[in-house]
Amino acid sequence: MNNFIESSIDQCILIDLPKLNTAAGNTTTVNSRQDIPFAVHRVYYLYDVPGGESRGGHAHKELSQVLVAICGSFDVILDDGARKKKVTLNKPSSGLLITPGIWRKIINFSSGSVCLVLASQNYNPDDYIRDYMDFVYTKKP
Ligand code: T46
Repeated sequence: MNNFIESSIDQCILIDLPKLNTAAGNTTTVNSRQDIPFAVHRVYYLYDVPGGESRGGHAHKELSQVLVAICGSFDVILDDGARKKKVTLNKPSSGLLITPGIWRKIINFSSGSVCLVLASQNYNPDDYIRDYMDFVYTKKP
């Protein structure tokens, strides 16, 4: 079976989400397939992450996600098997698109930070690649 997943960290871009600024404060909305490139099937959020802890540490076979620092900040390390890059998220109006086949690790959560995740599919444990060597194997055609 060919389980090659073609994707690159260059496809993981920052998306400027719409920001409505009024005297009463800001509002950001995310419309499926308009403001982000997929329909949202699941929303979850990471919070109360203890200092020094990390999240992620795996890749997904088919899942696309957009991560937003709703509150505070954190760093996302993206890895496509050939190259890595670090993206700092610290604005509720900025979303990081993570395409399938990208190893991600989220580190340096600031105190009280909240990571909102918009996901293209429902939760599926079979979509995870949790072993790094298995991940590297999927990046070889
Ligand atoms: C990613 C980062 C930002 C569920 O039951 N349903 C869900 O939708 C999710 C996301 C998780 N869980 C359970 C499964 C595990 O027992 O929550 C526990 C931790 O989840 P996970 O192993 O997915 O690890 P995280 O939270 O560090 O990573 C998640 C996403 O999986 C990952 O794609 O980018 O958040």
